Amino acid sequence: MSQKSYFPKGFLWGGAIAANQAEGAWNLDGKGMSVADVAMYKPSLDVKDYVSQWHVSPEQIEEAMKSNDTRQFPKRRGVDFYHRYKEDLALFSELGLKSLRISIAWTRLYPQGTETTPNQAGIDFYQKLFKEMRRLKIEPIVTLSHYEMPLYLVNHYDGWVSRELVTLFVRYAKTCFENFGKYVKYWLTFNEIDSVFRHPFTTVGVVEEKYQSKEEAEAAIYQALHHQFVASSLATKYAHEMIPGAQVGCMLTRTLAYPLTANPEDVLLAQRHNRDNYFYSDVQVFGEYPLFMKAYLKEKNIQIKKIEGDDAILKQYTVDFVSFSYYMSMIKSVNEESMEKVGGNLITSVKNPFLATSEWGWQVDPVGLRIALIDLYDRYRLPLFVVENGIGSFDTLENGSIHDSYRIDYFSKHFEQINLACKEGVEMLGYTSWGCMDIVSASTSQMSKRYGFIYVDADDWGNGTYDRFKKDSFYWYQKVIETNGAEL
Ligand code: BGP
Repeated sequence: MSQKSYFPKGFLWGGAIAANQAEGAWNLDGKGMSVADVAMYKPSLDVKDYVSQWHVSPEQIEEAMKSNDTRQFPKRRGVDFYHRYKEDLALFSELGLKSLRISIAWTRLYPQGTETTPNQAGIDFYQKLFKEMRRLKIEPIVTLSHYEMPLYLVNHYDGWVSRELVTLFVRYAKTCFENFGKYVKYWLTFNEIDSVFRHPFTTVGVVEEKYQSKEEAEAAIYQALHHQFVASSLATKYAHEMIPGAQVGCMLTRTLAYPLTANPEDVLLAQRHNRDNYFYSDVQVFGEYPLFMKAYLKEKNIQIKKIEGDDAILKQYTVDFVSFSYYMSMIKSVNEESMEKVGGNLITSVKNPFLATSEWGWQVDPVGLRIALIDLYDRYRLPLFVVENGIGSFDTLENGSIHDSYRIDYFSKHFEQINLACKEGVEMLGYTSWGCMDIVSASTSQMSKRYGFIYVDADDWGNGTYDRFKKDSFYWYQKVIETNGAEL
């Protein structure tokens, strides 16, 4: 299908992966164990229970630390991007990617997180990676923390609840800016910073069982989140000081919610949900806690411990753009307890009768992406970057081909809506599809939940050649990029 393209010139069409889901080499060349190396593949888990998959118990941490197994811990093997990155970058270049979003594994540079000098082998790897991306004219979009903090900091510091984490993270961030700043201009601080309550272990290193009550755990997570806000602002400060022209973005899971009916109570619920989602980007864009959140914390008697200067840091070092992930939309209703639910990106929602769902139950809503873009742009008046979007599906490799017309359909409909948002004056930097090649799923640790334009021959247990194959959607996306969104 052809359309008049309203995508800006220089639009950064790209793809996204994350170290813990792609690299593998979990314990090679000095890398330390991260929270991702604890994630287990649980084949017996039903799709609707995947949200619980993220919960990690102290026993599970113990078990993972004693094991060198990679079969049951898929994020330890990823898709071997650590060794195959040149081959993969060549494929991304053939695909025509203008940008590639990756994350840096904190534990490749600081294995435990507490070292005072970085692991040189880690620096060497990422320098080779960025040099190759530059040679291929692929713009790096780099996430500093993508669910892969050092496990040592969980076990010895209670994760981000400890103020020390601010110092340790800033040391790590400055090492990245010093060693990779000549290749990298676009930086994201914390992936989906709003997901700290959905899976506190992988985001802020909080093990809920360690707290006497849900209230105590909630207070600990808000304290940890505050430390991440401060660390994010300081990383923004140093990026600007150390890298001329650096652009730093926050990164939000846009969990767009609609009211089920015109009942004002439903509308209020949806408004509350959307506002709670914006809280995280509000702090990083406006540099302060919104009044509704201050009111909530007061009502719950949650006292966030700050040190002198925290508020000034938040206020002074705000982000340059807003990046976000978008997969689906949700429904809120006063009667939702009794209603049919669907799965979602680590959250569940009342089923929307107007929307189809993916095989993992995620509601597919292309128009929702346009609504999200317009709302975010109206709220922040900053350039936007969609850094995750895509559909996880069971793909079939037959004689070297994968006929994924469903993925072409998904992207075509979403690009049509982005184009209309651009036409309506939303300012955009770019778009990186999630999982431009098949990688290990974040929530389920499956390989079979495939997002890529490139198929990787590996199954959920890690069996396979790990050879790469171009799906039909590879050739389709190539055309979209060539025509800057005119040919969908
Ligand atoms: C987001 C994560 C990504 C990615 C995506 C898809 O929450 O930022 O890491 O994995 O979800 O989710 P999944 O891989 O669970 O299908």
